[in-house]
Amino acid sequence: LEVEGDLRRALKEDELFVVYQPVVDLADRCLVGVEALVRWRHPQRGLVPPGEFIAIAEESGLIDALGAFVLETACRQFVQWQQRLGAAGPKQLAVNMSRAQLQRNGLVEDVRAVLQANGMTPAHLQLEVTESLAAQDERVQTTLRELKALGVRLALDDFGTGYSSLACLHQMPVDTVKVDRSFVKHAETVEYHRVLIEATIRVARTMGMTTVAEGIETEGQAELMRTLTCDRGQGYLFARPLEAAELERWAAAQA
Ligand code: G
Ligand code: G
Ligand code: MN
Ligand code: NA
Repeated sequence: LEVEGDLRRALKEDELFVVYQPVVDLADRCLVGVEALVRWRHPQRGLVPPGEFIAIAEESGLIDALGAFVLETACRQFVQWQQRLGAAGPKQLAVNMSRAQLQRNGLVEDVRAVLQANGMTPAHLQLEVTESLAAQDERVQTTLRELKALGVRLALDDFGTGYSSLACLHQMPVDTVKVDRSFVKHAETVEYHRVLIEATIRVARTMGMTTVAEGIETEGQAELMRTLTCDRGQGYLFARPLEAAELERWAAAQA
């Protein structure tokens, strides 16, 4: 309850901000997109990780305001990068969506309004949802179909950690599959994990989906994922989540 009050203030007092982690093409290491990740700079506690406040935001209903803040901030920033960086800038913006956001009436209208207000092409926005979320809920399925109809892209986040997995992939209205970093972490040493990743990539490709390996921290992991024909990579090897100005310098230096 204390955190809830704190979070209410944070939204009012500009304590929340958005960082952006590069997503690169594994074949040439070029920047393809960024994933927006929310951060909270607490006046007393310092930097509070989202794992400690997203759930509280969901339970208290503050997730709507928080989600709107992240979406608006990130879309405005993305369009600015398109204008300032051109070909050197990110071509896609990924934004995480939690269960409460997808279950709320009006999300699709809000997304449409933010895109329109910023003159952003819907296909440049990719909303990330987890496997368990996309699979179970009928209401969520409807929302996802409406978002797709709007032209927004969808990604299955943390793939491999849920229950549905490969057998259900063809039912998911997603364009991209993000292989969870817990699999990437052991891909070189645990054959079972490598084979699972291999199978995921093959099934995703059959469905015409793009694949992203998350949490790549070593050259060995990047090379293995490339060998397994994973399309894209994200992780500390390439860049950690960066503040907007840092991302801009990083992108300019890469180009
Ligand atoms: O940024 P970090 O790796 O600490 O994120 C931890 C978790 O918080 C991840 O599961 C991520 O998806 C989630 N998260 C980060 N930013 C957002 C956001 O803006 N909205 C939602 N719903 N989840 C987020
Ligand atoms: O659940 P989701 O995939 O949205 O979470 C993304 C989280 O993963 C972010 O909090 C980000 O800080 C974290 N992350 C990004 N790259 C790496 C990495 O290479 N290693 C680890 N351990 N975490 C990472
Ligand atoms: Mn994500
Ligand atoms: Na993820």
